Amino acid sequence: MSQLSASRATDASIEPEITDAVVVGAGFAGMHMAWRLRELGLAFVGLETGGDVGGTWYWNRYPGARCDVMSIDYSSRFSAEVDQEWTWTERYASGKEILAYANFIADKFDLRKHFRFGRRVVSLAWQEESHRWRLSTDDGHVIEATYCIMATGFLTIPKEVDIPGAATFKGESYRTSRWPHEDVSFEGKRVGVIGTGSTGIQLIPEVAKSAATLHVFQRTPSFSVPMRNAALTPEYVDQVKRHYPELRAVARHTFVGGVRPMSTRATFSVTDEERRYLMEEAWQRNGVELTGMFSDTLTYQPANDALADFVRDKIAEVVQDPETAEKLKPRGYPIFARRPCLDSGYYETFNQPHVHLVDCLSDPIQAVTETGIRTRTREIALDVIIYAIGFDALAGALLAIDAVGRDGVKLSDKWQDGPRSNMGLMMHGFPNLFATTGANSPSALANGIMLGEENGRWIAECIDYMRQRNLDTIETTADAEDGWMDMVQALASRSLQSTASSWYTGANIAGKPRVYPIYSGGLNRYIEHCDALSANDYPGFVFESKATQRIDGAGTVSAAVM
Ligand code: NA7
Repeated sequence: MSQLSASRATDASIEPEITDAVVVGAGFAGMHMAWRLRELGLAFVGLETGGDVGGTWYWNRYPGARCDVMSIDYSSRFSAEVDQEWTWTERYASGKEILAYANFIADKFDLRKHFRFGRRVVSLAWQEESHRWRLSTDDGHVIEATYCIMATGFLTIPKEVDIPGAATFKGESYRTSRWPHEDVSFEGKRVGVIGTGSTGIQLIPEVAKSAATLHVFQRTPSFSVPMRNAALTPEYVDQVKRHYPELRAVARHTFVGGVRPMSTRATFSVTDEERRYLMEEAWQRNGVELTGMFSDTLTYQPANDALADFVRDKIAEVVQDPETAEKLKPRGYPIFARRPCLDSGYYETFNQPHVHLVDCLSDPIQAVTETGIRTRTREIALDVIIYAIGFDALAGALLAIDAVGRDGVKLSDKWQDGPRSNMGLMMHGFPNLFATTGANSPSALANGIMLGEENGRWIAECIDYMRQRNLDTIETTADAEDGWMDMVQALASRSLQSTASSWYTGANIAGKPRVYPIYSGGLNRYIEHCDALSANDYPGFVFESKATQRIDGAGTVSAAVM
């Protein structure tokens, strides 16, 4: 963070630009928020670090980037017109197509004009007297706003390259999370990819198509299932367009926010033969079905083992070299406890003679050198190194900002044991600061566009509610926040997801607290919680007005506090 800019925010002598609201981030959630605020008639400023709209899809342009939520669901809900005017071409859209869609929406609703691009928010400080947030950006600009909405996403801050010598490499280096906007050619080059999470698994088959040699540096193997992506036929698209309103309504009442099988069938309620048949069918048809094929995969270890064994057997079936197959088999953590990966020919890629797996568990990377990568046993000469090493996910984007709330409480102190909030939307001690797709919402487990837009709707309705009643601030109570976090933890304790080392639990970043902060009760239940609050005058929240009244949510005027 720029020290200069951070100090400018706290330097009261600097004249700020004053506005009603600031929206940070121009991804789908930020664009939707801007549109909502415009409808409300608020003056607001949008700030975005990237050079244009698109959020995660603006940055993660690596070859093979694709969303693992079906395109007809991973769609915006600005208006029914968008659904009719935009046509998805594949069952699972490519990153390129999703970015084109983000641009289509920005153009159609003329949203770009609300954003200042290339600006990073470096500090945020609550001003008790004016009841405003004072923000500073990395170019030294200071803004004060009554409402601050952090549409900053949960896969925003790339993990730092933590391998010694990385800066000394004389060839080409790329990070998937900051992929160049120009085409990158691997033709005839010796390429190394570090990382085999969802990103690496999407990237590796693409790089293998043109590289002279490809070395895949794998530390923890992932469980991956076939995506079976396909072009959408005109007949299918016609049907979908005719039924979009119903599809959208149904999606809102599902666990992830879209078409995903969720069976009530327990793993051992069927015979071994039937189970094998069901899993085989799903593997051939659309691997994602395996994530919801049995009700107890993520709650009962023997059930989880049965599915994990099936996928390990599949790896052995696909990968011809038994030694490579053995190294690709994940062990030691439950299947789907880390992010499930959907691939297009990932395991098959290792049957190509120019593709080599480097098992970094038995032969760890020691350093990047000027000419390649040195492991414990050998040196591999490379022309290109690609880092697909992940993110400081979930809490990372907010913690990257020096945020100070009421009574000088720093967010970094409040969150020292992990992110805490009420529904991922608001935090005690941080009035009028809202977040979309927050760490304690369904975040990474849900359809990100739908969640961001549901959050945006809730925030806009809340601001409207306050303005109609001349209320200046809203803040969640500590009790309500504790109650939500107790529920998050209770749900997490029932799921095997909280037991694995992954970016879900913060285990991929040194020094990060090990907690599973995500609400795992389903997007549908989460939306019900949010709607119940707004329908009942916001129980668990406290409002203040300039008339020096403090009003507890649900309408009780209790005391003067100013
Ligand atoms: P992930 O899932 O965090 O994967 C990162 C990968 O990089 C993972 O295999 C890591 O191994 C590996 N990694 C990280 N640092 C190193 C070092 N120093 N040496 C070797 N290997 C390393 O990130 P993704 O970008 O793939 O996916 C994130 C989400 O983006 C994804 O779930 C989708 O929602 C989109 P490790 O597991 O730490 O052993």
